Amino acid sequence: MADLIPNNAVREESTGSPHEVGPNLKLVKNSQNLIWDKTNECMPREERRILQLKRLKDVVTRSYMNVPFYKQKFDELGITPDDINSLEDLSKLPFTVKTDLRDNYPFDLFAVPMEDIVRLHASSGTTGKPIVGAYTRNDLNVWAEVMARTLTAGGVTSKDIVQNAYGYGLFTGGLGMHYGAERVGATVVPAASGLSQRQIMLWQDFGTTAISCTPSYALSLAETAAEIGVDIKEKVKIRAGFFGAEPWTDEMRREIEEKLNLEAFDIFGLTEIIGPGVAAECYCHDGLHIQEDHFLAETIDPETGEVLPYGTEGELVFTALTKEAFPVIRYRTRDITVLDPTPCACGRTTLRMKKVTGRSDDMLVIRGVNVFPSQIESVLLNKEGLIGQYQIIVNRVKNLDTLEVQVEASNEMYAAGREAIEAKEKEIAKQLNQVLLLSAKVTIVEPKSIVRSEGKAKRVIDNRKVGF
Ligand code: DLL
Repeated sequence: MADLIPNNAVREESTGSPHEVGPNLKLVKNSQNLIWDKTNECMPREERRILQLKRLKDVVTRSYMNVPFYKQKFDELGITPDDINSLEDLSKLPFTVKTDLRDNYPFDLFAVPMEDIVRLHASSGTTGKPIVGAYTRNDLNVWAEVMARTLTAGGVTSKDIVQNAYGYGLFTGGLGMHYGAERVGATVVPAASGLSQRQIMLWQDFGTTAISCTPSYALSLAETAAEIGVDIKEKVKIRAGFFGAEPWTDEMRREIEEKLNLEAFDIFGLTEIIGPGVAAECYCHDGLHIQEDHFLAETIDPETGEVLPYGTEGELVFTALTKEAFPVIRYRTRDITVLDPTPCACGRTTLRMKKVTGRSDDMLVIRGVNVFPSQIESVLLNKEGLIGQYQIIVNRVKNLDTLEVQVEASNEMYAAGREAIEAKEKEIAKQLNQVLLLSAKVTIVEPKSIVRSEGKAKRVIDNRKVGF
């Protein structure tokens, strides 16, 4: 597996002057095609397909030989690794789903002996057992490489100070980002999530130039900065933020960019595949480049499992082509997106996935209508009188579903009095009705009454699930 780590990567230094520009000017655009690994990121697509097929055959063989779960699944379908002779043959392979991982908890899907595994992570599942990720030394190397690509795409170089406010620990965000930033040669501040005032103090004292955290925590930090009277534009010189681990809308991006005076990059990943580093935006902000030499992507119809053509919205499925410890074949992520194979202006040739705005299992069916939390968020953000904190509450009253959206008022709005608040509630309810085709009760609540998240935000409280 020695071919995994490129030794001929081209590293280009930023030529932009980072802090002289105002909010939302695309700073990284001035930095000339920052690409960490030109060989792999800009490889002609046909050439990459040859590499992918070689790696696919390899991972299928390793999984078949070393993981009883895969052997059994292949046997049931009457296939062997010899049946994989083209990338199209991928569709012959079985899917892997979250319950397969839970059923084989904690270690039964690993393909190497424990002595070759040097790290374990786990996902922050809310119910049941967590999903466990395992890494060999080589897997950790690949992870640092794909994270270096992620950060370089956002303009980070060895001159940057990266303050990492993802949670450290079992969650992959903290250490994943950490080793990627070190690989780039940046100065890493392992701040971890939480202690917001201290984060903001460090931004100023250390001269932090890039940050990473969940988008909801970024908004919460902006709020704290305003509360303690720190003028971001004057006192803070962060120019790029790497946000992911939860769905967030373009409205939220605009709000973060404006409040924190930085350029926001969407970064995507999941524990099952490696953690962060699976896909990330470049300065074009036109989809997230998938690190396709390591992660083979498909979209499928979530109902039928049928593979969809590029350009059609569907459920994202990944095959980890190079993972040694914990290979995953055709993993159904439940994330909904669209894949785009067209060339990007940045020069990368990799497939891009559109911003994930929701998961198929996040979809709420309310009185028979499909509702995604992202639809609600896009109505609520960037509204005068409101700050971007909200919660969606679903109840069942006398067999009828009810939808309530609670959203926090700004201090000014709250001080403006009952009449102004009611008018605002009506206005938002009307807009939600137009977007969702469903009536929702809107309640504007007191500033600071919705619990802030330091990691992934909990936006939906579905009380119907209790007792069902
Ligand atoms: O959230 C890994 C990560 C850490 C990604 C830091 C980005 C930054 P898990 O905890 O296993 O791993 O959760 C994975 O989170 O299937 C998506 O539903 C969601 N998710 C992750 N990134 C994004 C994103 C990490 N950029 C699950 N946009 C995934 C939307 C995202 N959803």
